[in-house]
Amino acid sequence: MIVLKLGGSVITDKDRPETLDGDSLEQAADAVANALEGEPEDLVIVHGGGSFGHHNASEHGVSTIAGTHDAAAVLEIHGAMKTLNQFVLSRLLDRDVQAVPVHPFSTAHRDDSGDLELPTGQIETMLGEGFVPVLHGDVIPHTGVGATIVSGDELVAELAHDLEADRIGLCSTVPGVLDADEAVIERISAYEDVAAVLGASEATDVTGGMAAKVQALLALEAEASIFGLEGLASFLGGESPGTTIE
Ligand code: IP8
Repeated sequence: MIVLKLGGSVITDKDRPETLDGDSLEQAADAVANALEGEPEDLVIVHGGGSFGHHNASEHGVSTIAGTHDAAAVLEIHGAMKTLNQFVLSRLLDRDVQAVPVHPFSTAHRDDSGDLELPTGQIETMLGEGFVPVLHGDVIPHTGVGATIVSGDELVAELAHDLEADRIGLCSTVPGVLDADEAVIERISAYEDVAAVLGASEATDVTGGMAAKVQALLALEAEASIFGLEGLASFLGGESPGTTIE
């Protein structure tokens, strides 16, 4: 069973609010459809927000820890993410991938320690019936603070753990985790191996995000790969493009 994350910045144009990167989304959908034509494996897809959801969240001051009790704000953020989810689903359906939505707002929550709770019975049933569940970063109810953001990366880690995924793939805008010379690091087995290079560039959002991604993936049993869009077909074909995190 594979958990695949399609990065928000891969499938949207991050510089223009609520704009798809149509070509990249089509390319990703082609790779998924081709992979499922051969020997179909159980696949769960999670996508991020990119130019959808993030600006609505920041306008309302909502983050993974700062919540809101304003239902209108919740609906706005959730609505933006549902719009993007619909685009992803329709590109997959166009290619006969039996993709169906799972909206974290309606299934997941955070407890009073901020820990993510994501029931998986619904997703397991979908997989058993031959569907490809497609989740997304979202706003979710959070005990004591109203509603907060759950990122696609958190969903990937939770799903991979709970569903005992065999492989995890993060399709990103970079071809892997990059070293100081911008070369792809092939394998990471301990955070200490890359702390200097990831820590050094922590000031920017993107690399701060990469440090968090690597740490979360190292904590999981299954092997994970971080790769660019050009690596997606080979990942789904069973190879390990980009950086392997073991
Ligand atoms: O792009 C965030 O998901 P991410 C979703 O995976 C939002 O961080 C902002 C609603």
